[in-house]
Amino acid sequence: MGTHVGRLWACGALTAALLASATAQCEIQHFEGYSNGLNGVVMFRQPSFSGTTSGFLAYTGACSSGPNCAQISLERNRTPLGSRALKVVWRFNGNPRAWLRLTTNNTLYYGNPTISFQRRLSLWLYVPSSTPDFYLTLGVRETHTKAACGANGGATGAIEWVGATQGSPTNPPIGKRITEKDRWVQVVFDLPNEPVLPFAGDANAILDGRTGVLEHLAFTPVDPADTRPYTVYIDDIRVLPNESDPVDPPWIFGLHEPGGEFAAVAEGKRIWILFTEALGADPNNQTGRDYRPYTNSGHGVIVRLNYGYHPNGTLPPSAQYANFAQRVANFVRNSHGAHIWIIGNETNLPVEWPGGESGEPITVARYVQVFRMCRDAIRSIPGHEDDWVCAAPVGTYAPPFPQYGIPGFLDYWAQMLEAIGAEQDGIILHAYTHGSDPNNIFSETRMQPPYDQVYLHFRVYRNLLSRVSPSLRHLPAFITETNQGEPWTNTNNGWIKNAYREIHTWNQNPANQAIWGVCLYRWPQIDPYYIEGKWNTIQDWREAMRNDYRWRRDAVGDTDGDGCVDDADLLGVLFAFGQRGYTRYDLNWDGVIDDADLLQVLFAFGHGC
Ligand SMILES: [Ca+2]
Ligand SMILES: [Ca+2]
Ligand SMILES: [Ca+2]
Ligand SMILES: [Ca+2]
Repeated sequence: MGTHVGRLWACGALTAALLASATAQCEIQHFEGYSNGLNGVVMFRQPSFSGTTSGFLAYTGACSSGPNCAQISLERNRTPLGSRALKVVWRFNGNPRAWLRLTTNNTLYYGNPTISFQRRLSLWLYVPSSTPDFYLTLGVRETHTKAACGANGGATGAIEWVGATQGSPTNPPIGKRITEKDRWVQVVFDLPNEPVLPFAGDANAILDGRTGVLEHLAFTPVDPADTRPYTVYIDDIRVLPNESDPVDPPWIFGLHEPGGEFAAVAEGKRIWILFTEALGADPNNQTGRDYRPYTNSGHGVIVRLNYGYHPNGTLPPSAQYANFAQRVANFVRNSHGAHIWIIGNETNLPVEWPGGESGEPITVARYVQVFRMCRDAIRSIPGHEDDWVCAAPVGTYAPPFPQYGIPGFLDYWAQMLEAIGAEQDGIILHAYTHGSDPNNIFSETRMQPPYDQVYLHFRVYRNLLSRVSPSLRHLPAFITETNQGEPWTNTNNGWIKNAYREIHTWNQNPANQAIWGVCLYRWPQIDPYYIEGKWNTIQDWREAMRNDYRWRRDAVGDTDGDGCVDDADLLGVLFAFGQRGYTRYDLNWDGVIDDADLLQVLFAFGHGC
């Protein structure tokens, strides 16, 4: 490791030594970031894959030679700023009971995607006029999964048909009739209110459980005798939010710990605030915390749950993991206004272990064990079933500690995320520069060998995100700590403006994992890295916040998250008109729904539809 790296790692140690409702909605797939022509590997298998319906197809050979494709295509796209969709091509053989089971079964990327049975599923289709009319039905598998929205929810359980009014295991499902051609059309399945018919396994015409997976799309010909080829483009598959789901602030600005919100409010913005809590592991301790003063003011709350701070450990000794998970559950149950939780901090660093370097190392295996216990405990609490529980950020730049079984930071991170798999809800990371030069934000400089693939400065966030499994790329990411690697110099030199511009630029590419927030480390005068009172630094931050940097890529004006600004959004704002509070209808996020929000809808009307 270079000397810079050693220095920053020492800073991390110093930091620790001095420290004494989310949403089951998500964007599942937009097909961005995959190579043109990839066939049968992104969410859907090629049409002939399912033996249930391959006998109804006129052609089951290679996609390159005939109509049997589910491939990434540049011919159509609906995603804002995107360029591709999934092009599905097949041909029926004239069998009067023909239908196509286009399945997600164990597909390489985004197979078996988890959906909520309590929300709507939206997808967009582009059907060329050469394609005959068809009916569309959802095949939903009841896997009772604990996976995050969109993540792999498994492949066992009964399959129900959603949206079909006729159909049986021996007769094709008659779902929503799709007749519009040569334009993108949205199809919404309102799962709690659609007709349900049994298809396979122990199906009973009832959606059992809260979650399951989108097992297939069923395409049934309106006229089975019409054997012309079918081409359908699919894009932007989403689980839409319910009215009562939490709404988070729209911008990417943030602070580590509260106190500086006034500077954001002065610029007409609200921010993400990272709170860090020391809970101990007393299973009888029922205390919690009320974060509503922050959320009621429009801020977003992210809570990092720790056992304690150095030398006690961010997590307790493994013998106390069960007690810690109980304490975590007690804290969450008795807290208000928070739905995003992080379990522990920088667990690859000896300074964060119980007893420090001479204590018990937090190996990847130990971390995964305690994380699962905590996530299960949190999401078992009524009202917290959809909370986001996120793995700890790693101590960025840290070397391996082979004597303790701890790999280097990127490997620790990748192994941890991989081992946890689908049952995590967001990605948390830390990124810094080595020095206050504002150009360090964009620097391409790498570390010295053998770490010469690793960015020395802020763009280390790209190294970290590149190690996130492709099947977790749709989850929200947050940079919950960033600074200059040394105390803020109290200069308005553009470092902060550059940092937010860098992340905004990153977010403009829909192939990149969206970064929802960047928290400056830190506000209060607890350690040498504080910002409070450093007015030139604060001015840099204020000037950054004059930009409308939002984490969503959809047009402002889309209140219901379906990617299109239309009558539903207009009606939503009109019905909420005059109300106070930060809700999905408060499009400029100032705490009141009024003309300004209405104008946002009107100006963007039709966008994305
Ligand atoms: Ca797309
Ligand atoms: Ca059922
Ligand atoms: Ca909308
Ligand atoms: Ca407003």
